[in-house]
Amino acid sequence: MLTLVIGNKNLSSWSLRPWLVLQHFGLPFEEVKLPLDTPAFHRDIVKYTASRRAPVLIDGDAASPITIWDSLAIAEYLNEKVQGRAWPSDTALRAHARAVSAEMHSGFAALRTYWPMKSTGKGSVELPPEGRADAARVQQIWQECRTQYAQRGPWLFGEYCIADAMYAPVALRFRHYGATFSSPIVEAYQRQVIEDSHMQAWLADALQEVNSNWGA
Ligand SMILES: N[C@@H](CCC(=O)N[C@@H](CS)C(=O)NCC(=O)O)C(=O)O
Repeated sequence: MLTLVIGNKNLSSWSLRPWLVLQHFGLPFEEVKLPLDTPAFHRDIVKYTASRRAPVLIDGDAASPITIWDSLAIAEYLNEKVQGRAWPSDTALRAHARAVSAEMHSGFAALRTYWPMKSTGKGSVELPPEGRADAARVQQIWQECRTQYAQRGPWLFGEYCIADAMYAPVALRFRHYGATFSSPIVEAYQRQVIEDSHMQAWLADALQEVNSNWGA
């Protein structure tokens, strides 16, 4: 049995990524949601991981669980569960997809700082130059992938893969803060990420969280 420990659906960009991988590859799982930035979070997260951060994936029963923390490590573990289908099958595409995913995982600090993910509502925060450079680099990646691999399917590398999940929170940041798009191709990809049925389910839960003041 798989259990994914996540933070608030309105706020937790790192949680959204493996959650989308689980959904897109049809892996059944239980969700445990902890309210970020609360005493309850700090009390409960240590039951799952000494890293004290969400997301965490637990595979197996309480007697002999495998615990994986960190979004990208979880995505890699899930990729093994689906016999490698969560990355492109072609070697060159797989290397490219891993590179852009690693770039997301280790970079874009300014964009993440100034435009933290909010699944709901609208905000207005002007990005400093380094944040604008991050947003432009994301759009460059989307443009290149959607141009290069368009004939393979509608996602970054044709079929849905971990790279799409890694960039999904950025689509929400762009929506919340009203980003301008470098091209219709980039804008269409952003819209598609948000219109995805699994993303819509996440957004509905996020709205409910906010409306019920959950975790406040
Ligand atoms: N590199 C980690 C980052 C995880 C992370 O920073 N998670 C945030 C929530 S989105 C968290 O747990 N924050 C709680 C805290 O710092 O107290 C990953 O990829 O999973």
